This record gives sequence, C-alpha cells and structure tokens, in this order.
Amino acid sequence: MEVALVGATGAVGVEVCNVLKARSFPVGRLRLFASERSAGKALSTPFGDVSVEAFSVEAVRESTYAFLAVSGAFALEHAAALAAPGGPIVIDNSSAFRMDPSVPLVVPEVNAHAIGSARLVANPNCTTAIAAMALYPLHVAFGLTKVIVSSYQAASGAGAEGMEELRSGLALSLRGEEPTPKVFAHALPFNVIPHIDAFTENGYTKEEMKVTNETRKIFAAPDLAVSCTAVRIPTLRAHSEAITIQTARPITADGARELLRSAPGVRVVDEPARNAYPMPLTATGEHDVEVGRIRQSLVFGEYGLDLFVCGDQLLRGAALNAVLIAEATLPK
Ligand code: 11C
Repeated sequence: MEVALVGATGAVGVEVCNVLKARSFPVGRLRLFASERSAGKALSTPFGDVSVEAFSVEAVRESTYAFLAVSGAFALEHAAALAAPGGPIVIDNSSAFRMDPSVPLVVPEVNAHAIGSARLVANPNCTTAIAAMALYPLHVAFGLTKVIVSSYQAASGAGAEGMEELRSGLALSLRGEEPTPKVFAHALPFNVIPHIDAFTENGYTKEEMKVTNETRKIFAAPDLAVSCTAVRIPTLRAHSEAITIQTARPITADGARELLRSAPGVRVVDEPARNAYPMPLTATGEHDVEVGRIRQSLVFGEYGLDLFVCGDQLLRGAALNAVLIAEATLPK
C-alpha cells in the first residue's frame, strides 16, 4: 500500500521511515512530502532513495496512510481535508488536534480501542507518551490518584535544529566561546533550562500542561491529578522523567517491578547494585521505554512510589508511537 510522510526532512520524519522498515509495515510505495524548497531532493531511506515531492492535499490523498510530522499550524490547515472520506488514515504528530474531543489521542499500548473508525488520530506529546508507558500498567493495577513529573528533556524535542544548536553550541563552549541561542531560550551546553514552550496564565508552560491534559485524555481519567515541571537538558534525543505517584490501593516497589516486566513496550532496568538504571544514552535508539529506580515513596508510604523513566523522544515520543497507531488500524 501507499504510505505518505509529510515533513519528511525533519528529525521525526526520518525516524518514521526507519520505524516503518523496522516494524515491517506493509509499505508498497513510500511517498515523501515536504516544502517547495526540498521538492526534487532525493532522500536516502530504508526503502531506497525517494524523491521528495512538494506537498499537495490531492497527492497525499492518494495514499492509504499519511503521517504528518509538521507544525500544528500546518496540520490545522490541512489534516481535515486529508482525512476526509476517500483519503488516507492520517496520524498527526502535532498538538493541533490532541485535545479535540472528536479526535482520538492514542498510545496504542494504552488506548488503541479509542481509534475506532477515526480517520484522523493524534499522536501525543513525547513527554506524555513516554510517561504513559510506565504509568498506565500501574494505573490499571493500583489506581493512580496523583502523578508528579519532573522532566529532563533532550534537545531533539526541538527537532533537528535543536540537536544542531546543542552540538554546535557544545563545540563553541569547549573552545571558550559563548554560543548564541536561537532555538532555546538560553544557551543549552552546561546548562538546564526550566522552560519548554510558552508560559501559560497559571505559571505552567504549554509543555507542562500537555502532560497534565493529555495524560488525562489517554487514560480516560479526567480527574487524575497530574503536574509537571518540564526542563530542557543538554542531552541529544532521549527524554528522562522523575515521577512520583500516589495510588488508591497499596503498592510495593517489587509489585510494580514485576508488573512492569510484563508490560509491552517497557524495559525494567532497576539493579542499583550494578549501577543499572534508566539513562538517556541507553534509551536512545530503543523502542522500549526504560523504567527503574523504583522505590517506596517517603511521602505517600505504602500508597506511593518514586520512579525514573527514559524513552527515545523521536521513537516512543513520536515516530514509533505513530507507526504503532497505524499498525493498530491495519485490517486483521
Ligand atoms: C520538547 N516535548 O521536548 C517537546 C516537543 O507537543 O509535540 C514535542 C512537542 C509536542 O520540546
């Protein structure tokens, strides 16, 4: 079948091609779309060299699946027309439709059932999707009542430009020169920046509010108390999250570890005696989300845990989740 990727030249676009191949998604023909500027360029993909086409709604509508790795503004303008009957199933990686009640917001291991007959499906925020992999099995078994997240987010969350700004900024810093930030609010090398996306009226950033609102929607738990402090750190492409949970039913670290060991898409890495715990470098390039440092909460006692989670921002946080959504809609 024909598969279209819109936004093929970005960091997420490249990973969508890789994941389609790695998951043996039944791609008959891969079509790559980008801006006029990139049209005609040949991109090397796991499906061979593919020439980039200039985006048009008509051309993308010839496909069976369309992955959008574009801005929210672009998705808002075109997604509905693309997904109209007769067109492809559209999986949008932007935030444009995530909180639209008529559009399912899906982490397939959690709520694939929410897709139903939808032709437009939203892919969650990366910090949200990575946390959801560890949190949902615990929610089902123990009933989450409170979730407090502190994130350590990689440069890749700001796309290829963010990764490049970190690389070139590090080189400059090591030469003793001061990098000039363009993508990030401040220089990222040797720094942490407690500011991702715009600030909102309640003092939280949009990124932090996405974690709250999207988690509630994906878990179908509108009253779940979730708060996040989202922080950018100078790592390249895996997000880390320190998470504290309170549960309705008693929970133990051993019980949580045992449960998470059998959770799909999760890898328990929790042997402190061997210095084995989740880290961005070991989570990078991996499809599974690493979970570890699981311990009884000193605040919530037998009704709570602290844990640490790392997941590849471009994979579980974007491309992998999107391809898994598409897989969930393949005819059985
Ligand atoms: C970041 N999480 O790390 C953001 C990037 O909601 O799709 C993804 C933003 C989104 O900067």
